Amino acid sequence: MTLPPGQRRVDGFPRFGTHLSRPAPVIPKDPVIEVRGAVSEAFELPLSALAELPHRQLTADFHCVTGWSATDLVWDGVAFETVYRTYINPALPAATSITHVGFRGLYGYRAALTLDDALADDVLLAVHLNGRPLDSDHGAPARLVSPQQYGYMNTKHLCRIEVHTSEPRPTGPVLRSRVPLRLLGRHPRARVWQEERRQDLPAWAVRPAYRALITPTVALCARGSRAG
Ligand SMILES: Nc1nc2c(c(=O)[nH]1)N[C@H]1C(S)=C(S)[C@@H](COP(=O)(O)O)O[C@H]1N2
Ligand SMILES: [Mo]
Repeated sequence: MTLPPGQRRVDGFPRFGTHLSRPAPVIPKDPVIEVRGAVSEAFELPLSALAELPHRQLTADFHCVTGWSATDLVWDGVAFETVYRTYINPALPAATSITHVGFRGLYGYRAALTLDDALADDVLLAVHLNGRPLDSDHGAPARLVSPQQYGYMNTKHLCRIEVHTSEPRPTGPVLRSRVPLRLLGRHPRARVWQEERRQDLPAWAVRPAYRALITPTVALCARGSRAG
């Protein structure tokens, strides 16, 4: 099995991110995803509406920019392309040309993808992982899954989608929160096979420092896990 350059396989699928020891956010009883930005009028997309759309299963590996990869995850959800075509595109004023899509999670995490990257056919709004509803560790009630991009583009606990007609500043993940992910720069595409770890520094220069963050971050994130 081949992994992208600079990645190493881990067992299982650790909870990872800027939440560190904080528990995952409380999920609203009737979760919605707000849609905003260049649409004629902002609207809410209830997660129950996603259930009506055709679902897609996807087996994929997941690659964190720090260098760990979880392999053979089985996701189930709705292709982002389907959501875009069904709900978002019809809500755009005529002749609006979207270039980027922002994905925000509960607690303020956000990341922006180019529209092309977001519409790739393996990008899902996932609601199941390995045959079970997504748990709070991995992004309940819904998360973005974009296997060809580093984990930081895969917003968990998705609560808002924002469409843009030019590149928002900055793209990549923006964190209201804590170390250590603030140390991690971003790349506007973050493609794993191109090793686009960050824009300002070459991948070889950051690999060792990033790798050193894995063990402490996994340990801290596990502390806030509800599943454990
Ligand atoms: N809401 C939210 N989404 C997030 C993060 C986060 O801290 N908060 N971390 C990102 C990073 S850096 C990674 S590697 C993955 C980790 O996903 P996992 O916790 O399901 O392993 O989530 C991404 N999405
Ligand atoms: Mo990550």
